[in-house]
Amino acid sequence: MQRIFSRPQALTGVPFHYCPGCPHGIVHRLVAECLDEQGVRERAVGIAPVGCAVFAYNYFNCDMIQAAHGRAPAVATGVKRSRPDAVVFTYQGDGDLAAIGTAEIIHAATRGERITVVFINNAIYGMTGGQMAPTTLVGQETTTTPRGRDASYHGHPVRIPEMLALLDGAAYVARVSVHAPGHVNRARRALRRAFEVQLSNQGFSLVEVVSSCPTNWGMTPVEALRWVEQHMLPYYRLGEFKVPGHGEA
Ligand SMILES: Cc1ncc(C[n+]2csc(CCOP(=O)(O)OP(=O)(O)O)c2C)c(N)n1
Ligand code: SF4
Repeated sequence: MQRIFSRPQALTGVPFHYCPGCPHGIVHRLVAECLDEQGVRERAVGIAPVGCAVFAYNYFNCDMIQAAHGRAPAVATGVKRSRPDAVVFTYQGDGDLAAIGTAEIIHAATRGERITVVFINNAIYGMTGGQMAPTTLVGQETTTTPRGRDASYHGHPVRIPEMLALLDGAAYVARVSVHAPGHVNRARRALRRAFEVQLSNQGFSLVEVVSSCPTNWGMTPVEALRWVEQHMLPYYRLGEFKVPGHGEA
């Protein structure tokens, strides 16, 4: 019998604790597949965030460090500078990266740190009960915006890749989604490219993955994926915003 799928070596056998239908598990697998394909698992160092992925160190079968709130890019910087041969990635949610860690991500990108950032945008603070995040859409109901996000009061949702693509130190910046199988494959390609940019010493790379949080959105997993397509993707445009040698898209 031909085996067409098996668990990546870069994942441990520990079952994920994520809610049914949560995309964190899919994205973990894609990252692990990239590490396997590029044969870098043994020199990979992942930095886990706060948020639902706080236990990512239980799942990735490589060296892992857990960083306090939003400081993953700063920790990754230290690891990469002290061990340039390491393949260093952070795995961060929008609360972690785009709220409390805003300064860290901007300065790591502008310094051109040779790290790869995997940014999960589910438009909400998942782990702590579904509060508004910087990426919450206008009109979106959360526990702290029960009448919907009001731009005149709460401000506008932040588009991280578009912002970072403006910085000279950023080499590869893309946004993908995992709401359908074709998109999962495109997400894998973008992540692979982001790691290639690091491996060829071209600078900072970041892939935003538009995701869902069925639990805090109060939807079934399937409804949440539809909501991603209908509401998130018109605002969070998919694509590569910066690729090495081509500048900002
Ligand atoms: C200084 C500080 N602020 C906030 C928190 C609470 N906190 C921990 S995880 C988290 C939300 C993380 O959300 P996100 O990064 O979007 O990840 P998700 O859970 O959605 O995967 C918050 C607010 C904290 N522990 N410390
Ligand atoms: S709360 Fe949301 S982000 Fe967290 S594990 Fe559950 S579905 Fe995923």
